[in-house]
Amino acid sequence: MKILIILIVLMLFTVSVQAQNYDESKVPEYVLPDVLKTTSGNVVDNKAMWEKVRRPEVLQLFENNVYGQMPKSFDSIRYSITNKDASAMNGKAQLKQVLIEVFNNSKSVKINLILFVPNNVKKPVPAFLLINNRGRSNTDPSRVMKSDFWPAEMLIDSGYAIAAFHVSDLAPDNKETFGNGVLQMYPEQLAADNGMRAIGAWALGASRVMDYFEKDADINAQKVAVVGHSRGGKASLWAAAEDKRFAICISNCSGNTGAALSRRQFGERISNINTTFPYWFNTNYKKFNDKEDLLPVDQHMLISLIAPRPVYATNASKDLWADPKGTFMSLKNAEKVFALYGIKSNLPANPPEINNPVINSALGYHNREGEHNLTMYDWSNFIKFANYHYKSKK
Ligand code: GTR
Repeated sequence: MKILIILIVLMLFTVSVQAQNYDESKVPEYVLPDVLKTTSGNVVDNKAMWEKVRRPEVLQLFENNVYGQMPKSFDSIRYSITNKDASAMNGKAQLKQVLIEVFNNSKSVKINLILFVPNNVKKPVPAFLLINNRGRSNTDPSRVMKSDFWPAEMLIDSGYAIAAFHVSDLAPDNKETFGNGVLQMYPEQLAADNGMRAIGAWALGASRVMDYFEKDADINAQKVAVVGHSRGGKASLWAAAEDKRFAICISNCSGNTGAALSRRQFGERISNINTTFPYWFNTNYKKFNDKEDLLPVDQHMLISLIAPRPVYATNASKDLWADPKGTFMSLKNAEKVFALYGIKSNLPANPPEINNPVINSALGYHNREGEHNLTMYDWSNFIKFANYHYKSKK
């Protein structure tokens, strides 16, 4: 009997492993929803119609079916500098640790922002903001611990301010406790099938940091790039879609329900993500487990929501779970929305070779050799991408 049970468990395991597709020839035929056709069937062929009709429609489709509502109001917000060092990083930068307290409905959250601003550079400066989904030690304000995940010195040397906050300040990355954060301020969201969940809460955190940047004379709030890796990269896309104040969006190895197309069913699928991380997306999203074709959106439409602001997405060659090709195709299929703004992307027709970044383009991309991670290679290309866009705007 025992052996029989073991055999059945083994068989089930093999079946579920086999179900994961990493074979390009097994990608099903699919038709992407037309980002430039309104729900009532009208063709969108100009910027005004995109902005007035289709963009709000697409944003709402993502809110209702994927990420949940994004509460924009709150009772009050308070900023206090909890630590300052004018000559951090051996005098290269100023450190500011800022406590951002947001109050609503008699509840509050505390966002602990770590910010380095380069010294000896004309202010205000452009900034990168990382939504940190890994250990807090990656963003050590004392710089005793250094990490390629957030190479603050490199950004400072390039003339950028570099900032980070941790996702758990907004919503613990945990099935049981994710509600113990910003969701306490918006209890109606938890009750709603289209309510905000963890990824939405993390994106909301980026917007509250942006509120602070607008008040800090050292920061050029018109030039803030929001950056995220993997689950953080899903949040960075959603933050930039919801909040037009972010000038650039960078999504590193974000994969399923990030920058990769869901309909390709390559690597991670909606059913996987909703099973392992049921608290990341709203309740309605579960309806699309194994039913990608029924979704009224796909991820090229999320990238389209960010237009005309530049978007850079990355992959790693060994990270097939995050579907490098599907990420590239998502960017490609967003091109037509950028074209409404007269912006032609410089993406090639097919995914570029490994370690061949496409920088000089409104839609940027690279597939780095290696594993699922955020590395110096990735950051060095983010800097080039921002340099390109900020320079071409002067
Ligand atoms: C994985 C998850 C991915 C990605 C990743 C990460 O387990 O399936 O969607 O978000 O975690 O955040 O590193």
